[in-house]
Formats: sequence, structure tokens, C-alpha cells
Amino acid sequence: MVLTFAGLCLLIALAGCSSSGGPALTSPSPSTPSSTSVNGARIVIKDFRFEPTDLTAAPGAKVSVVNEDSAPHTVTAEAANAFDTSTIEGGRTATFIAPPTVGTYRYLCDIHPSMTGTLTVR
Ligand SMILES: [Cu+2]
Repeated sequence: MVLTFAGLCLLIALAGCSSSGGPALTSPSPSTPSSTSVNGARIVIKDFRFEPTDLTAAPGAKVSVVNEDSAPHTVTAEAANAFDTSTIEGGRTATFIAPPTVGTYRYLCDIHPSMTGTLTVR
């Protein structure tokens, strides 16, 4: 009887010891809030205009370009090689990848240079 009681005490002591000496709970790493608002960035071309004319996208984000005109258009960065959809035929959709570097990029339609817009990467 005394032995059993002592054994129980030992068990409790061991359990208490092992629980306090166990590996520290690692708190889950805080997940960086992804800016979902800029995901799925989209430019619509309609009536020879870019909509919106000022678009914000995350670095390296995929930007889709919907050409709702019947005429072909492009989204071509003024800065060489920043981005370029090449020709998007009327009614087609194309995508490009936003530059990895934060900044403001002006672009135009290669076919109709009076069509301009701005892509802000941040
Ligand atoms: Cu155009």
C-alpha cells in the first residue's frame, strides 16, 4: 500500500517534470499577410483606352489584359523589356508578369501610341 502510494507520487513527479522540461511549444510562424487585393490584377482595354489607366500590382504579379475591342492592342512598357504582352487580338486575353522591382512604369499600346497607362509596382 505504501509502495503503491509512493509509486504514484513518483509517477506524478515524473509527469510534472517531463511536461515542464519538454520541448518548448513553437508558436506558429506569423504568416505574412499576402496582399490579395493586388492578386488577379487586370487591365481591360475598351474603346482604345486602358481601364484602369493606373493599375497597382505586386512585384512579379501576374497581370491579365482583356482586349474587349475588335482592334488588336498591346500593353508595352516604355522602359525597355519591363513587360510587353505583344499583340493581343480583339476579344483575346493576354497576361504579363509585373516587374520584380518596385516603381512606376508607364506603358502604351505599341499599335496606338496615344493609348497610355501606368503600372505601379509595390
Ligand atoms: Cu492599341
